[in-house]
Amino acid sequence: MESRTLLTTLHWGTYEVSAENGRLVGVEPWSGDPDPSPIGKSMLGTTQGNMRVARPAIRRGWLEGDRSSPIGRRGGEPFVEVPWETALDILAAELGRVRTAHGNAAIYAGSYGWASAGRFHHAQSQLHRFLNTIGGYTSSVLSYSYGAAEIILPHVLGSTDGLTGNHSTWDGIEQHSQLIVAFGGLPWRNAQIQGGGSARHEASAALRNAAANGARLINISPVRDDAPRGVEAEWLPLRPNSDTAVMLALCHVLIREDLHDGAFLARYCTGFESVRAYIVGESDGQPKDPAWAASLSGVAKDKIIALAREMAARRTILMVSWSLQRADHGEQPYWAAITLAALLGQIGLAGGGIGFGYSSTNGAGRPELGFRWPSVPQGRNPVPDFIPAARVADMLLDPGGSFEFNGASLSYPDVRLVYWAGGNPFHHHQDLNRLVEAWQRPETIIVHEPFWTATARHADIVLPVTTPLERNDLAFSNRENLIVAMKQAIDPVGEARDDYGIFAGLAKRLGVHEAFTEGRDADEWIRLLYAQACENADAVGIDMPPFERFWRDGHAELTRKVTSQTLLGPFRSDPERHRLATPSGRIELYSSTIDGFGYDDCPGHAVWKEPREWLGNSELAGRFPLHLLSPQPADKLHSQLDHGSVSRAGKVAGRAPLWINQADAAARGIRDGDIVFVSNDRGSCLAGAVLTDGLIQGVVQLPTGAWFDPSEPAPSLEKHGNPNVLTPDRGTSRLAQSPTCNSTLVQVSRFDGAAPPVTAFEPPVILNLPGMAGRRGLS
Ligand SMILES: Nc1nc2c(c(=O)[nH]1)N[C@H]1C(S)=C(S)[C@@H](COP(=O)(O)OP(=O)(O)OC[C@H]3O[C@@H](n4cnc5c(=O)[nH]c(N)nc54)[C@H](O)[C@@H]3O)O[C@H]1N2
Ligand SMILES: Nc1nc2c(c(=O)[nH]1)N[C@H]1C(S)=C(S)[C@@H](COP(=O)(O)OP(=O)(O)OC[C@H]3O[C@@H](n4cnc5c(=O)[nH]c(N)nc54)[C@H](O)[C@@H]3O)O[C@H]1N2
Ligand SMILES: [Mo]
Repeated sequence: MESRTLLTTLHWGTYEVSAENGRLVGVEPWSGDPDPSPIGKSMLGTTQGNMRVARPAIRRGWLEGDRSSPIGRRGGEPFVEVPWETALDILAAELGRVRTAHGNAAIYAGSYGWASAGRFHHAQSQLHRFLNTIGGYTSSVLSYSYGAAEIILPHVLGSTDGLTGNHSTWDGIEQHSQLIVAFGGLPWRNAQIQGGGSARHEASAALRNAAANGARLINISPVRDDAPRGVEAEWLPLRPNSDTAVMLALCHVLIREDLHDGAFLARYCTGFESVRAYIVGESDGQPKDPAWAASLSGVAKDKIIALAREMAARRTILMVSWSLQRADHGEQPYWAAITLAALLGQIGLAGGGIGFGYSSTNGAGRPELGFRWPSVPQGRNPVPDFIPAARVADMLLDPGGSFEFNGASLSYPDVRLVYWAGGNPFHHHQDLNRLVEAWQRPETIIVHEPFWTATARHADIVLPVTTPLERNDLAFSNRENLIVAMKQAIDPVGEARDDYGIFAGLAKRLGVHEAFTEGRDADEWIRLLYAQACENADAVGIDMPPFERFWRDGHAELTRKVTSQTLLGPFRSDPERHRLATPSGRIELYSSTIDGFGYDDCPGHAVWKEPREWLGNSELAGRFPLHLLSPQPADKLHSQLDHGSVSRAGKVAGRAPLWINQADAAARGIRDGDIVFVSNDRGSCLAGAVLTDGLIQGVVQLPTGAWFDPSEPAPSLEKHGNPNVLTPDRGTSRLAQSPTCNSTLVQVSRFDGAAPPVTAFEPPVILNLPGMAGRRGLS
């Protein structure tokens, strides 16, 4: 019996995986991880389970139809399995047809989403590289994670430092912070994850150290459990989406009591006068004072006053979670938080200032390595068309329609073919019933997937891909100094191929094999990336072992170049030499650029804009009196491994858990463990009730990740608890056009009667019809 144990790295951690005779038999956390995540356990039982896509599969209606007018509806239809060669022939012909008839802009391959860790087998990079060799594709910009921030921060701070990287590091916070004010909290749950791979989970220990050194922590959130694990924190509950009002009122107190740092504002900022006039009420007659904020947020007026004074008196860092900007006008809490931090005048001081997404992942606050990891070169995309990622349904429903975005007027291309490799839009997108309709519009949808997810089920051509355990790769990730040889541990499942191999096969058929592969197989690419990494490391004086030694040992520890840094520290010490990349070179509390766009939904400085959907909207809240938050799931990464043991153990009555305040539950006759019906004008789903006093009244929490499981026909009751049948599909504002899932109102009631069974974890009907594949595309 052949058995082997290997170290490998996934987004949720580094594990020792054991295999016997090509099968996965064990997953244990790496001994070097001080705070490992249990999520990896879910790989057992799923990696080689019945939800794997075993062979290339084509939707029957698509196969039977004429190329430009497919028959039937996507989703819920049987698939026909075909041999790889047939599938690739059909797909190559279809790509050729669409390019010839409509041009490359008719191919949408934004393919937003996470896929798996591993530097080479990064699905989107492979897809983009492949399509660039045949003339390009309509692309997407921005993320669902922090799209609004990606647009507003460069206008205000000149870059996205402090959002995705270059945060003030934990050491300075541990040693110097006296007050940590966390808007959206610092949940341990989210710090399990690091894109590209986690090795050592350190966020909890850093927060514990800060507290042990005397820092006081305040969790400002509708949810008590957003406090970090094992650290005492004061809970300051507030109404969802009201943070901007509270931040402006804190500014109001600082200004009224002359506690703001005038010297900092004069030297490092521009536009204080405009925002001051707004805050004190000179420009619109409404002072943004604590009484005003209290009525919007539910945070007591005296609390706001006391907090402002404490912030001014102590070394204070504002930590703002990414969730705040996934809401209507999500640009505003970020701009308001920077305004507040600027008034406090501690930006650029160790332990003070601001940072975004501490504990949103394991990465923030950990030092950068000091050089850039190479990635698969994607070539050049000659197609200029793009959309902000979250506008995908708008694009499919409204070809030629116009929209505004960050100062530009753009229009949606006429997309005929959608190509997704890595990412699960039926997980990540909002208003899924609307997506189901939009998804019927293209002529062809192609998906590469390891598993029969909802996105695979809603495709025409599904190609089975390997998971990281079935291929060789490299784990290089931004804030880890452990690099891991992700060696193949088990045989590919079914007929799965890696994305690279699939694109190489298509490239051959389309006459671009050499351009796509450059004559290398996957292992040769891995060596090339490693060699490039060695060069980049060497340029800053960091040693990497030679490839052979690295591969033999299975991992290596690098010495970090940077060990400690403070966000905007250099700017603070010399604002002339380290000018920000904003028009003024300073922090823009007022932006003439944004003001010049003339957007009433995002004017020239931070403002309170009432969300379209929140508890303060009395008309809507009259019908849907509960604010639904849909946070990241504790027991998985998005939809990944929802069918695994760790995620399934957290289900209630087989559905996603919905946390509800005891009083709200009692008023509805809902008991712990009941199946509940969650609904609004956009859709409805079932979930399993969990009663708690850790949520304010009027708020419910339903984490993302339950595999979309509509009863037929859609739009209809979703059976499994996917919150995105309820969330709105509208942009934050014309500035960033980013997701607003956290601005959702619902009603919840007890579901009596026979609940339909969850069927998300049963594969679709697969037909084996000899001769079917010959009907299309082969001539
Ligand atoms: N309501 C609500 N919605 C949200 C959010 C929220 O807070 N609330 N959060 C949003 C955020 S921040 C994000 S980032 C998104 C996440 O949304 P996604 O990133 O789309 O979600 P994942 O489940 O990670 O999807 C990754 C898919 O890639 C597949 N995959 C894995 N490895 C490979 C591979 O090697 N090749 C290929 N071809 N496929 C592979 C996996 O099986 C999985 O189906 O969700 C967003 N949606
Ligand atoms: N376990 C696990 N960890 C993950 C992920 C995962 O899927 N699973 N996904 C990863 C990804 S891709 C991302 S982008 C990050 C996202 O990281 P975040 O955006 O920080 O995560 P969320 O869980 O959406 O939100 C954090 C908390 O914000 C609170 N919140 C929501 N709305 C408001 C509000 O209006 N005001 C205030 N004050 N608080 C509010 C909620 O109670 C929620 O628990 O997480 C990453 N980490
Ligand atoms: Mo994300």
